[in-house]
Amino acid sequence: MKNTITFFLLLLLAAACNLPVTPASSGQTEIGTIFLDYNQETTEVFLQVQIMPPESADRMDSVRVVLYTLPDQEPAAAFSLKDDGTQGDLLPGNGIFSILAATDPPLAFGAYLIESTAYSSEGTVLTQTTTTVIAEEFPPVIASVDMPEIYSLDPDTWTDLNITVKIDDPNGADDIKYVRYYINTDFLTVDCEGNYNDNPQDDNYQSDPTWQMEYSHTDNEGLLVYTTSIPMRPVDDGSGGCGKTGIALFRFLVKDKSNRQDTVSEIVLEIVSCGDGECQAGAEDAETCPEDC
Ligand SMILES: [Ca+2]
Ligand SMILES: [Ca+2]
Ligand SMILES: [Ca+2]
Repeated sequence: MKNTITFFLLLLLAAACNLPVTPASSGQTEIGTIFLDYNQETTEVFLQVQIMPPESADRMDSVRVVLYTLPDQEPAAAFSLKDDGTQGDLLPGNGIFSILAATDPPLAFGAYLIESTAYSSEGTVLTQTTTTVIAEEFPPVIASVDMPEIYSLDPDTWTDLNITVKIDDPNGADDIKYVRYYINTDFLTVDCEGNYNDNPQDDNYQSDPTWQMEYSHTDNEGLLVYTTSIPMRPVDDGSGGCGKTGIALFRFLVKDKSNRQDTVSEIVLEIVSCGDGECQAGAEDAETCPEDC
């Protein structure tokens, strides 16, 4: 049991993207979980084959894995796995045979049959097969950011700044780790008297783990739509606070599960206020701010 737990911890460490075969439970020596991960950047295959129970693994001379393309079942690559702590095997003698090796030529994307064969010193041969799909991993791209260019703070009521970001990643929303926003407030007022920071920095973007956008839906062009609403303090919040005005700079970052990312920066939001005596076109009109317009 302890080894099983260790194995699954190792699976997690290996950034698994392929489902293991659930091992059957019986007293006989058998092949349990087969795990394959393929890194398309390095063309490395990481393979693990579990011999069960682990005590019987030392009777195994060797474990060999052959990958066949599906559906035509042409052999694509073959590997000899070890349980001695070398060639990517994380723990020696634990019944998990492994190999980490570059494939040349690289594996084509598609479905594979994984045939695993274990040869014991007594001449026994165990075979187990499973299938997997090696899917191409695409980097996420920020396709668009939709937010106002100018925003008018309400005189006395909190309002919402709504932002929509569209992500292009053919691997789908399941592959997106997060879409996060950052704000540079250096060019906003620092107090309610309208004073500004005297040393603003162009790149002083701040974020917070909670500043994540929420997946909404996938649009009809296949883009992943993420949204957020940022509460905007009014000109006078009734308890001595005031919404800051000036220029806020926004940055958006998307990261997927293979840690590829895309960023857009310097999205400018001009924050103005209703009640500053100026009717800011595009943000205020006679209806939304009769005070200024
Ligand atoms: Ca091992
Ligand atoms: Ca992706
Ligand atoms: Ca105004």
